[in-house]
Formats: sequence, C-alpha cells, structure tokens
Amino acid sequence: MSELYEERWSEGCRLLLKRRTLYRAQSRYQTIEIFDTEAFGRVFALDGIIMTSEFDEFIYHEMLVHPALQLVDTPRSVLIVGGGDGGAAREVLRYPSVERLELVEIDALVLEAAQRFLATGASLADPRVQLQVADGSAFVKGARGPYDAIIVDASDPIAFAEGLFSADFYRDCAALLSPGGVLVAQSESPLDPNFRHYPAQIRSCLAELFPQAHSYLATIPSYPYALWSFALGSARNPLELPAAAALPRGLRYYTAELHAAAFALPQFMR
Ligand code: SPD
Repeated sequence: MSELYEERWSEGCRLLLKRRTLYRAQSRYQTIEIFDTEAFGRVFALDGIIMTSEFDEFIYHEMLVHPALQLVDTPRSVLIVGGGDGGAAREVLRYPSVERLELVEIDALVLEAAQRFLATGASLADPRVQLQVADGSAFVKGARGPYDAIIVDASDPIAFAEGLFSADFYRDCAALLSPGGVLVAQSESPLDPNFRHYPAQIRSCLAELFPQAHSYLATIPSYPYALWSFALGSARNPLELPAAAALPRGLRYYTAELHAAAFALPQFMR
C-alpha cells in the first residue's frame, strides 16, 4: 500500500513522494526510514530528511569523494566521518591503493539498515573497511591517523550532527592528515534559506587550515533546492589535477572535465 512521504524544505516548500515503506525504526539518535518511490527509487531518510536516493546518490557520492582523492598521488588510508549508508565508502574502495578505510558512524542502526536494504550498504562488508560506532567529532580527537584523505559525509547541521560543522572539528581533522592530505566535507545548499551560510562558513574554516580551500558544486535533485555544495581543503590547487591522476573504473558521473567545471562558482557564491 502506498502512502505519502512529505519533507519540509522550508516554510511553504515541501517535497512530496508517493512511497512504499520497507523499514522504519527509532534509534537512540533519530528516525530511520527506507522506502521505495517511483520518482527516486529506493530512498533512505533520517528524521524526515532524504540522505540518499537510488536515483541520484551516485552524483553525490562521486562528487564527494573523487575531487579529493584525485588530488592524492596514492591514497592508502582514508577516514569517512558519517556516511553510514556506505555510498562514500563504495567510491573510496574504487582505488586499489586504499589499504585502510575507517568509517565512523554515530548510529549502529543506520549501518545495520543500510546493509539490509541499500545497495550502497554492500561496501561496508569489504575487508578493507573498519567500522567504528562513535560520534565523529569525539572520534577525531583521539584517532590515530595519519589519513591521506578525510571525507565528512554528515547529515544536516542539526542536533548531534552540528559538531561536524564546527571549526574545532575541522582543526582536529586537519591534524590527522598526512603531508599532502585532503579534507572534503559536504557543505549544504547555497540556496537553502536554512543552511545557505554554510558553504562560505566551512570554506573559511578550511582556509585557516590549508593552503588551498575551495567550494565546488553538483546538482542533487533529491536534496533541498538541488544545488549542493562541497568544501575542500588541500595542499595542492584542486584546479590543477596531477597529470598522473587516473580515474578509477565504474564511474557514472565524475570526469576530469566535470571536476574543473564543478569549481566554477556562480557570482553569488564568489
Ligand atoms: N540534506 C541532506 C544532506 C545529506 C548529506 N549526507 C547524506 C549522506 C549520504 N551518504
């Protein structure tokens, strides 16, 4: 039997999807829902906000991971903060040089549900993946490192996830990177009235910590206002991809041309 999923984007603006619910649970942290829709395929939502949809998760996860990993000569050790659905992990594991991928997710029930219901969850069983159930902002204070890349795949900056958007958190992450290491974070939509200050705020936090700090964009139709931003801190200029950079196999979205295009910002974000 189908029912309606209603996601409130802002006052007077909502996304409505016809859905068939497969899973609904209340964890210690949040309400977890997984349902099938005609428009977006299988959807995973936390507290009534879409985290991934089968329709466009490849755009989000490829654009979260590859612009950063393409800047590292031989990525061996990677940390993902959040990302319990496994989509970002799948992209990192495309690099055969990766020996160790730690993924720290606050909610054990998200890991369990992802492995049961989401195609992206299959990556979590890869032998190179070490799952940690912990609050990412506390984890990075005591983590061992060094990591060649840290990828922050957070939910929106609400309640317990707010810590993953703070200057202290980014500082702790930067301290765990190997020389030449990169940090990338999802940085919300520059068009969302509730969160549009985040792209500039996060980029300026990274500018305090890295020689290069840049925002870049991708279009994710299932996320509020569709235009999504990411913030990247690195030693290398991301607009000068190393000549030796080779794309991993199996990508559906990311290309070297798209990499360059994604860093071209609209006037209102410059
Ligand atoms: N507004 C939704 C933002 C969600 C960003 N991260 C989702 C996790 C996907 N792996």
